[in-house]
Amino acid sequence: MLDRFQPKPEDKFVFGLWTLGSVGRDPFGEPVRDRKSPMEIARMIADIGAWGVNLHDNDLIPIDASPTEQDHIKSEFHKVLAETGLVVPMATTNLFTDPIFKDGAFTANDPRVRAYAVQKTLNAIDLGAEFNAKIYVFWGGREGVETDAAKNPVDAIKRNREALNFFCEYILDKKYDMKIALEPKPNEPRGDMYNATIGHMLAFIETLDHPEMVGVNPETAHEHMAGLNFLHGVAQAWECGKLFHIDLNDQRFGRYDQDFRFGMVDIKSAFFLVKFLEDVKYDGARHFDAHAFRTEDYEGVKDFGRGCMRTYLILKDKAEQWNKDREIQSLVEELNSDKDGASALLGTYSPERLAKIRATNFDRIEIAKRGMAYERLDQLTMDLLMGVR
Ligand code: GLT
Ligand code: MN
Ligand code: MN
Repeated sequence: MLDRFQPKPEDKFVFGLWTLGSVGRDPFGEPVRDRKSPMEIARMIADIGAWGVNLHDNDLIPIDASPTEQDHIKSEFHKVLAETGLVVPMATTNLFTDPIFKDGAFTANDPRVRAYAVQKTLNAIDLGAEFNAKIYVFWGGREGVETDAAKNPVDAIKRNREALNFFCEYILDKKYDMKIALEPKPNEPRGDMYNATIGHMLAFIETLDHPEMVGVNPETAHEHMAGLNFLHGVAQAWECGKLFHIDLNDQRFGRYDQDFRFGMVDIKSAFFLVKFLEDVKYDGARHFDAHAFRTEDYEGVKDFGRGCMRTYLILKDKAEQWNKDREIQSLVEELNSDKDGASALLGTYSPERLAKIRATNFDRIEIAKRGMAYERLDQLTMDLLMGVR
């Protein structure tokens, strides 16, 4: 039987080398899986039916590789891409693993560290361009503090801005076809991280020299860690033209960074997110930035990867069903109906509109009596999601 939920290239499903390649280390335990080479991980990503592979510089090339080793690895990776048809939609820099970044990268207090971070990123941007990555992500994993005695947060903002302005000029100089996407996270691995949420990032972007080159890469888990509604953040980024990339996974509220399989924890939030991305025709990559449980071997890792894509496609199907469901749609229509033609009173300021709105008598008590039927609408959604509709 044909499986409707098989991933296709047009779904633009992507996994980072670090996702399927995760060896399952955590702060309390050693790796549980053998390390695979980037070529092996890419083959695994292609095997499960994804379209692309994302990478940090050091997922591909060890930080201390000689120029000859670098060339060798790059040519091997090019071969795997050609062989599997995988694309590299996004690249990024690892600015968090090496001990030099213990106090941050662009926001570190030591200018040698900041300068090294710039140099490392310039090389990593070149690497991304070599593999044709159109999006360059910045996740400031160590851009934060444990104590505010360490750093003035305003200095941190200024240092971050200076670095991003530098990279925008570099990309322009080199004429790379590349945009930048900033990924917020509130904490972990640092006690507190700067530009903690989508909202912080959007405001920061507007202060850059080339805001048009810079958008966001929101991640489900990161907003949930901050106790926020992910869809609302994503929608705000979308509405101002800044949703350049997205990291999909799942996360229980109030926990450590769990990076669970997409849709695993909060299926209803995942549903409304997928519905949003599909309704607005978001055409960027759907990147699953998540990890298999530490209990899994590589068969389990593949189950995890397939599960992310399958859940997305099932939810996409459910979203179509929701949009076509007559009872649901008649409720939605009624909710948005233009009662008493009141919408004519709203809109841009003008003397006529001002006069009209002033002259209208609103029956406050009567209007407030209206039941909105959100309970019914939500239960219909639940029925649909639980498969009884
Ligand atoms: C790291 C982090 C992710 C970021 C990646 C990009 S690496 O695994 O947890 O959220 O997207 O640097
Ligand atoms: Mn991420
Ligand atoms: Mn994460």
